[in-house]
Amino acid sequence: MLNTRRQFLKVASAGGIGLLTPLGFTGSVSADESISWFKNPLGIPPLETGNVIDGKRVINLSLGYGTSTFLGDRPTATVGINGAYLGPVIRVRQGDDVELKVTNRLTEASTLHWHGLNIPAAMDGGPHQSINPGQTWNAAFKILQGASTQWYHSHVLHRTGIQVYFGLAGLLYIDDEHSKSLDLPSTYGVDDIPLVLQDRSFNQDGSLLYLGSMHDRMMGMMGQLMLVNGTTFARFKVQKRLTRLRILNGSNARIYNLEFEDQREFLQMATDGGQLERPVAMRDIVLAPGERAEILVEFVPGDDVLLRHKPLPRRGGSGAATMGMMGNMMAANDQPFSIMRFDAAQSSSTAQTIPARLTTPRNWSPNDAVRTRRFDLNMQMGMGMMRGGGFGINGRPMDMRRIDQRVPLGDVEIWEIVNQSPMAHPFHIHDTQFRIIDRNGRPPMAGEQGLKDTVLVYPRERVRIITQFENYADAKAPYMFHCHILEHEDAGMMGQFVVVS
Ligand SMILES: [Cu+2]
Repeated sequence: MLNTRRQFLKVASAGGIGLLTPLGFTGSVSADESISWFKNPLGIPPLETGNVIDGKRVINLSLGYGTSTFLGDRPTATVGINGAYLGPVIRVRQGDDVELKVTNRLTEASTLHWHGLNIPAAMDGGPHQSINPGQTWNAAFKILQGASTQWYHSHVLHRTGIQVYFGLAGLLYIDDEHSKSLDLPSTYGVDDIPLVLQDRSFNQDGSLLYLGSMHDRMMGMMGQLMLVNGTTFARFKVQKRLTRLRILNGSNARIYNLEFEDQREFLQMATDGGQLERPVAMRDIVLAPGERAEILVEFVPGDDVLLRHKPLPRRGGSGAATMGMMGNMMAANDQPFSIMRFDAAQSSSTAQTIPARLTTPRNWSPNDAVRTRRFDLNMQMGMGMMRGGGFGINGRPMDMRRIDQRVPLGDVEIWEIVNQSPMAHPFHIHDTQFRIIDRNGRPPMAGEQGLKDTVLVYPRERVRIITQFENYADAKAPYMFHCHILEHEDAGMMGQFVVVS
């Protein structure tokens, strides 16, 4: 077993183009060769808009077991929502009253959490809304937020990591009238494309390999093969010159620094919580687990280009840690690799104008903040770490019986998140969208100046966010805040808050 696992840890790399290792592959390939590997048609998840019954949009979701064929000849046992792996793209409109009927056909308890949504805590789908095998949970709430790319995933206590890894996740789109009036690519599967990025490891028999080592538990589970919407070596045949990509980092732990291999410019048009004020030109974008971005990319006929990960910039200098004693363990994501291919051989050459202004994302002034709360992210180093313990926030691991914060409804608050560990953690807050005030005192880059629900906090960094918890108070039902590296969340880097009126 050990030998087999070791093989997967080798990463092929040549001429600056790396590939996560397919089963047992330990050779190297040139850039020209590697693009030819990407020939599997990109899977596009089915759209699910439900049925409007008595004024409510009713959507049925069923969690069940399935079989997927990621590796061609070797089937893989997976878990999905209305399918074998992952779930449909749920599409709703601002103002909808939705009822999501979630039936658990698994043999273990599960949940579905609506990530990014401002909804009552009892409908949030966190660890408190556990659905037992055979049971159906009705999540009913109003869609208050505007156009955005949200998502949903399992959030069961201590088993979120394995349940998401096996497939319990999907996207949730919100449309609104304003966004519809903008001239943006918006034909699903044609020029408006979902991309769920996930990395997975496999055993030789084709089964998923989860938590094969202590390293996986400590750093989070990073796989050796990229899946995009559940497709390995994915190729998307571009149809329109201007294409909108809605990218979700749906991985358990891997942080992506995305770029096209020709380093072409693209426009970021949305963050986690919705559209930016105006599109931002960039050539690379960092997405941590849980984060979303919508980008606009122009492909001209004949383009054939890989989307890839390039090693993350090292954070150094004042306030940000270098890798220090954890050196090798922290360098797990230091290899470039290709993710998928965009083949524009048969695309349309018709140009499309891009709106200069998109929307006015909500913002708050620090002057209006009533208080500042501080959250220290802790990983116990040394022997404690080797034993697999020591994950917590403000020195304490998650405890379902303990409410960590009580937030008055409607108060503007600053939350200061301080990373006391040598690795980066994506910090996610339920129920709200926030704005980043600063990172170690410096304002965020343009692409982060929009609504967010997850923020990557680098080692020794201090990030201040500002928000307001609105619309729903419930002294008894808590929301969660946590690291979105799912193995860290499962190991205790999570806390609970209630919103009180
Ligand atoms: Cu973490």
